Amino acid sequence: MRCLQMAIVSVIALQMISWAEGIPNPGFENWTTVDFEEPVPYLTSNRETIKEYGELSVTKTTDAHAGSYAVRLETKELNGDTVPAMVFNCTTLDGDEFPGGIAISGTPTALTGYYKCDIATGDTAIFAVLFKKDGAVVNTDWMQNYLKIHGSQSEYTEFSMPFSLSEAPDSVVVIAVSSNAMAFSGIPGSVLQLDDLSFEGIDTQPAELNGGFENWQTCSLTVIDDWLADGDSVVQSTDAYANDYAVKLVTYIDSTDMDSNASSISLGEYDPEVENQVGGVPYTGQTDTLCGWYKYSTPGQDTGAAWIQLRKDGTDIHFADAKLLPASEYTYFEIPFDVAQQPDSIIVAAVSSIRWSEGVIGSELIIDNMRLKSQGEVSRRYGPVEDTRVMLNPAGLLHVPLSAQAIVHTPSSMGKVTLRLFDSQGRMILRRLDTGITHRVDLRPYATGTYILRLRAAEFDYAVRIVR
Ligand SMILES: [Ca+2]
Ligand SMILES: [Ca+2]
Repeated sequence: MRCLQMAIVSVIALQMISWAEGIPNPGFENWTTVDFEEPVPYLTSNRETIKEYGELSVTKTTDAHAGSYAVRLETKELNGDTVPAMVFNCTTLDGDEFPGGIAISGTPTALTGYYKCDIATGDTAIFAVLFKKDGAVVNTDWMQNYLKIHGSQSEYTEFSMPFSLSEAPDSVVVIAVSSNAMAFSGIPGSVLQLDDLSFEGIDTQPAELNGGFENWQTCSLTVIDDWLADGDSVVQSTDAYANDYAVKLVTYIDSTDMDSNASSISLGEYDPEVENQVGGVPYTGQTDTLCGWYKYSTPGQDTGAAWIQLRKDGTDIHFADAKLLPASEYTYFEIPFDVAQQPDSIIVAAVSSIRWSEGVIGSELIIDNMRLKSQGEVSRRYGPVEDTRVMLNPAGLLHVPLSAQAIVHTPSSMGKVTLRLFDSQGRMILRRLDTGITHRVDLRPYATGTYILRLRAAEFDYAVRIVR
């Protein structure tokens, strides 16, 4: 028994070494769904901060000036980045068009409201109002006349922003930021709370203003674990090569400039200063192969891509890519590498259009089981069962000491499982029906060598190589 326990411990230890060096979430089975609330009809920075950092920056607070709720914005330090919180009712803050906004009638003379704040020394929170008519900004001096909020106010404080408009607007855009977005700067910890916004000089408040921030809707965002998603269209797909999910990347139209934009996933992060992906996950192998399965479709002529960057001391020592041509069925791809210098990290990435900003809108890349060969096979199963876990060593083999048994776990029972063991010549040397979640094969009667253990049930098929 002691030998068996030691065998299990040693195999688990080997597996942990393997995953520490491998690609995380290679089967794209792990996603996190974040439910959050947004003030209607505003957009906030929450979608971006959830996608990039898994955190909220704008929240509903019961610390209200009136009614039940107010809105709270906090500049946060996330993953080493300073991220200001934003609330706005145009469709995007990119560019200088500020499309969208809410309808307003009459000529307002001021906007009043209440705020509480704790703005870090050296930082400034911003509240701006843009009036528009026929899509053009009317108060073109808004860049000089926005509200700058400093210091701390622990009690709700009234503010008033006067306007002198030369013509009646048809729509209005309201923007609040917890830091100085105008200077592209901010200090983590700056907090701004707003409540009871209302316009003066008009008979009826805009129907969609929600100035009391009483009206909130529940939103939900499902984001991929371990990989950094870039672009608006990185989504979970049930069109999987294996198990439940794959990742789908779609080239989409950017609402800001109406240009095409590729979607991508990466284990690194794009750094505009060096115009390259930086970061990555720890990796020290010199000879290996990135492999995976993909589908690609495009309404025009386009190509997807996957690539690797081997890095050392913050710079690339090797780059290689695979062009992913249109394929309606799951197609295997691989990127082998054999480098003289030992890397300290690896970036693996994939993109829906190889020409990032010139891709065909609607080009769609679906990828599954993207991994290094040294990680072994990602388990493949069929049907609604949880992840199958098998203990692998770094070479992708289940290495069993002479005195031990091979153990394969399936977290949920799949009924009757046919367990078969094949020798290196492909001869079946053991066959039995198994049930339960733990499947043990006593290898002590067999000679040293390589074996294949295969588990098969109605909706399950799994094979692993064993060395003893
Ligand atoms: Ca999968
Ligand atoms: Ca309120």
